Amino acid sequence: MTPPTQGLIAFAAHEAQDGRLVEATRLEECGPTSSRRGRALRRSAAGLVCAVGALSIAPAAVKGAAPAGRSASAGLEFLGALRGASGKLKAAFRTPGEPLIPQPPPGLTALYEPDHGAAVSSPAFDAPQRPGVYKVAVEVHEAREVVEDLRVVTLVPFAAKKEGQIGSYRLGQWPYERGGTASSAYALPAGFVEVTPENRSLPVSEHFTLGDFLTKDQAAVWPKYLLLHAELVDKLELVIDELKHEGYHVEHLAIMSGFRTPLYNQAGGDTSGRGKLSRHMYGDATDVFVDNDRDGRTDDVNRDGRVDIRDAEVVARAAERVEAGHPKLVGGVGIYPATGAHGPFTHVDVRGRRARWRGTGSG
Ligand SMILES: [Ca+2]
Ligand SMILES: [Ca+2]
Ligand SMILES: [Zn+2]
Repeated sequence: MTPPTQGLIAFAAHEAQDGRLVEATRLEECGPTSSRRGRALRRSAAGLVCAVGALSIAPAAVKGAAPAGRSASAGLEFLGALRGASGKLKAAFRTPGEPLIPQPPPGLTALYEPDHGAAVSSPAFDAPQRPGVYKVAVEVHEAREVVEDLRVVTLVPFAAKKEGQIGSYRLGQWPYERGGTASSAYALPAGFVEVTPENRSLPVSEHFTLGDFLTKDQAAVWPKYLLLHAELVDKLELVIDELKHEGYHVEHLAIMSGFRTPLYNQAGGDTSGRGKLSRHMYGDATDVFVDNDRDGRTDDVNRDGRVDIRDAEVVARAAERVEAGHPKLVGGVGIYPATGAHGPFTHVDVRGRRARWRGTGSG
């Protein structure tokens, strides 16, 4: 049986096509869960059908009424997969024209609104052609509902990289880029997120921003370019959830290293322990540590009075349990001790197959 909210959307779309819906008077008629924006649709015979209310997932519009990470009135649940297993993702990454979701409900249209320039619409919910960051709204008939807390990011195609750089930003060459046999895990990336001073603080989920995952080099060069998999962000959010569930205090999971350009992976910073085929070059790996006091050093997570590798093991065990509950997010978990250059940390990735190790160096 279809969930009632999806039924409502299908119903609203059907009604819109029949032309029997009339625009309602005031949004307040949609009740407390509706958005401030858009217009309501009303059907006289069957009582009020509030398309805006049915479409609304705006948690901001019902502050405190829904559990964190959950949609409020849940009518846009056909977009729910974009929130990930954690329910906390706030960005979806697509190549130009790539479908946002496999099968959008009929009768609806996606409206993508960039920060600058004209909005573009797509009944097929295909991502906009022009690379950039877009707000999303869903239109049905005359009603429009903004999808709160979600951005669609159209990637800059990989082919935009010429001689190892895009614009002035240097990335280098990927393994197998000049030929050779790569397994699918090492296939060339489809495209890059363009990161600017304006969008670097864009939330990609409840706890993380785009800028958190940038390679730490070329400080003065903008825009920068980045690979980032939503599954990785989803896994990190689930690790935070798991740690909290286990009773650990976690407000801030610091990303010591996220994406690394091949150029940086070979030559930047402390390269000891970095693999030639590091997952960090593919945007599906991070080195993380709990840093609630944000001093850049690992906290005493297990409260045994010292900061050591056991604090990294706490995070690794949480990642282990996340994988057990979410087999699609399987990947690597590595535990690293402190060195002179950094505190203990945990490597977490979503490479698609299980890998476990205890490392040295910079992970
Ligand atoms: Ca700290
Ligand atoms: Ca400790
Ligand atoms: Zn790592």
